[in-house]
Amino acid sequence: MRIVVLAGGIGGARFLRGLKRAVPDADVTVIGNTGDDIHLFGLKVCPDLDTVMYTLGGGINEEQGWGRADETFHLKEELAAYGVGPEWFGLGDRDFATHIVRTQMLGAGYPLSAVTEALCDRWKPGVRLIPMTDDRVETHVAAEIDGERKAIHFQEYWVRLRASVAAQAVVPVGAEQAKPAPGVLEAIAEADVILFPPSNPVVSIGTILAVPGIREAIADAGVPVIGLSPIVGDAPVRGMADKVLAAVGVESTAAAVAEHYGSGLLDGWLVDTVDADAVERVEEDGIRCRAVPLMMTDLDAAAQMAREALALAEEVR
Ligand code: GDP
Ligand code: FO1
Ligand code: CA
Repeated sequence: MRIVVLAGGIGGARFLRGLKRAVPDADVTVIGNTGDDIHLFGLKVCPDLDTVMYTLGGGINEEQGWGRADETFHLKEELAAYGVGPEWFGLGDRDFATHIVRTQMLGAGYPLSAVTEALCDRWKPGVRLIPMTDDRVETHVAAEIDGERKAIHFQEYWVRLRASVAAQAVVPVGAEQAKPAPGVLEAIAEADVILFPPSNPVVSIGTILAVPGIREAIADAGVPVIGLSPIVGDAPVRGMADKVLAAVGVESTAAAVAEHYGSGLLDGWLVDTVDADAVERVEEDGIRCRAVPLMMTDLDAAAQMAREALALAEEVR
């Protein structure tokens, strides 16, 4: 079975680990969000691609959900001693090596998709991981900061400000001009099923869908498109989805997120059992909906979610 998954960082990566456990023989292509990418210290950092790569490759810091296990921060401390920041972004020594290799290869002329493939040669995530685009896209957030409306990088909004101010707009800068990376549209066209894991609907999946051609290819693929809600009990399980959903005028409920994707894109939607009330409303929108446990407390729970998503795909097929 050929499965295409649109993924952000932690929510996407943990679901993918469950999917691999549930269907070990499946041919899985992951289209990764690169809107979180940021240039720091002259290096290109791709947080969501790395989170997927490290999580599936066994190198992730499990408690944190991002960055490397067994990490140290000597390099960051030395840079800070020179007064070189930003000090608010936690780049570890082991992680730095990934960004150095990536930046070196990009400088030599390789596109990000080829660089990602090379990095995955080491980590062997067991999926084909493709960035949504080889072009530069950076998510920026408009917010009122110190009495002034400013647009800042998404990482600054989330990591430095901890989303403590309301987001007024979220803009994937560069997305309109971006082209899907090689292999993205082909994988979608050849998929047997397309899954939206419980990733952020705005700054992860929304950003991928903002690359011209990707949304259309999914809608035209003619195969079941099934999503899992990242909102449980009217709040994100973690992160700032409530803040960025508000910026695009969507309430933080499992039903509202399904409506936001819409029946033109989604065929099926899974909500958590605590949101069973949402099922009727989602089905009224023409999206088949089931309430099942959606908390990825461990690998078995994530695998069961993947099985439920694939079962729903068979129901709507
Ligand atoms: P990020 O890039 O690291 O923020 O990760 P993603 O975009 O892939 O996923 C973030 C979303 O995952 C957040 O909105 C969370 O609410 C959601 N999430 C995290 N853990 C769980 C979980 O166990 N269950 C569900 N349903 N959602 C989760
Ligand atoms: N998230 C944080 O909350 N604080 C950090 O200092 C931080 C550093 C970091 C370094 C490398 C990396 O790959 C991810 C990192 N993240 C950090 C996660 C990052 O904010 C991601 O963009 C998440 O996916 C949020 O959507
Ligand atoms: Ca992310």
